[in-house]
Amino acid sequence: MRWVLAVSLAACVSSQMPVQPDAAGGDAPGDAAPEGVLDWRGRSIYFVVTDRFANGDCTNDDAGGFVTDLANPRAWHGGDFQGLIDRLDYIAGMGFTGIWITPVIAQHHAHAYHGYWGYDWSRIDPHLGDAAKLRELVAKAHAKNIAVMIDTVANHTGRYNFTTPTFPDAAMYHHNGNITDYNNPAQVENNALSGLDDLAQENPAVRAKLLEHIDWLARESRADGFRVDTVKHVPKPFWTEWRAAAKLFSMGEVLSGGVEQVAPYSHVLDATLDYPLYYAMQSAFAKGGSMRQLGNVFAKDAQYADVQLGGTFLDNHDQPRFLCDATVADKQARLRIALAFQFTARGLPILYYGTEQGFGSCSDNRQDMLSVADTNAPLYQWIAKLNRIRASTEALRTGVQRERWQDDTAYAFEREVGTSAAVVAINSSNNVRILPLQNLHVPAGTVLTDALGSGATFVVDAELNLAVRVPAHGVVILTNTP
Ligand SMILES: [Ca+2]
Ligand SMILES: [Ca+2]
Repeated sequence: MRWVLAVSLAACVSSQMPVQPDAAGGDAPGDAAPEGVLDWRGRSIYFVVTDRFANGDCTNDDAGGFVTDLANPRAWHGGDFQGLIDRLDYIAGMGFTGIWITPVIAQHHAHAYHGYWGYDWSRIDPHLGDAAKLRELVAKAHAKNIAVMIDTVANHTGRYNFTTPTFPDAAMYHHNGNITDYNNPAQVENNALSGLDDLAQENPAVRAKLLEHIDWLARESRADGFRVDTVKHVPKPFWTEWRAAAKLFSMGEVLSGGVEQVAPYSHVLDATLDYPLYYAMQSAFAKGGSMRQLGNVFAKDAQYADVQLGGTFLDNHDQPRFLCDATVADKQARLRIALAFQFTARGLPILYYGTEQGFGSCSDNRQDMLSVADTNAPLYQWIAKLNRIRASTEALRTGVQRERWQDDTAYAFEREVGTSAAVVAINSSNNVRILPLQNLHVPAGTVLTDALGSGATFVVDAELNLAVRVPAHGVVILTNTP
């Protein structure tokens, strides 16, 4: 026992960062939250599992008797809102303009550090802090032009034997056993996901509680949006009511590789996580598959309510990290071009915490970042550069995207909005490729400069053609940004 305590204290001290002056936070609740005023369009998002990220307050580590134990990969590890506040400069230094944090409501389990086993929907989990500390995080993030997206769950509670403070009656749950057939929509919606107690949204009391909760969380936190968990496991009509109560930008998780399955939910919420593009990028960049898969996903973009608002990602807390998953040689180079593609293609790029530090554990995809925050790490610098290029080039944030080349080892597109233009070309082969792009939409005579720093310039010719030379395992980002 003494040994566990010693580990816990040492870890807590090691992740302390210099405390910022407390200028913005700690204000009282009750003021009306601005409703949906923040525009997520064009932002880039850093995703943290809060418990694993940074421990800024040792006093909350063992809250509720669910203790911090760094030796146990399933236990709480001590990260909290104060730790996030202390590292906002680290996140802003990479150029991010949004963060997504794992669910914040009270849990009741020794292994519920991730927040997806909701227990009491009326309060913030004390391991993370309290509502005032959450508002402080949001206010201090806003001061750095970082919007905050809170993860939220409406499909299930944890495994609490069908009784929690918020949903105390067994009649508030489905009792249909686990989902066994993912091709059966009724099962996917009304059976349990991995034994998690499945809430009965058709029960008026349950529905009322969930809607009341999300309205409360929006007002109490003053956050700017929600990431919505397990969306396909709840009937669509519920989400229409839920979105009206939430009032904030909402991005749903629909775990499917099919645009036909995912896109319909973008019309009910505001956007979806782009799982179809995730699978295509995983194959093309991590597994050496055909680059044509990227174009096959983009070909269905019209099915989304607004494809510019979809969240793109290379990995997350539910998937293996890219550097673990990759089977190609030269994984680091592949990750760099995959990131360049993700941060220039349409949608809101989401980076999973630790990617910038080269995290690639295959045994733990939610490993601790508590004592790691190296702003000189090569991938940190690479991502900062990509975000700088995005920030300076409107076309790469909000521009219309048009495909200009695809084959098995290369993909190229142009993006354009107003007078801002960009051309991006990616080569996954072992050889230099020269891609003869044709019928560009940008005007003839447009001068494009290599934004990654070679200084080379390219001119679109009178026939709207442009030959782009792309190094082996390389990427070229051309912009007309002065
Ligand atoms: Ca803590
Ligand atoms: Ca369900």
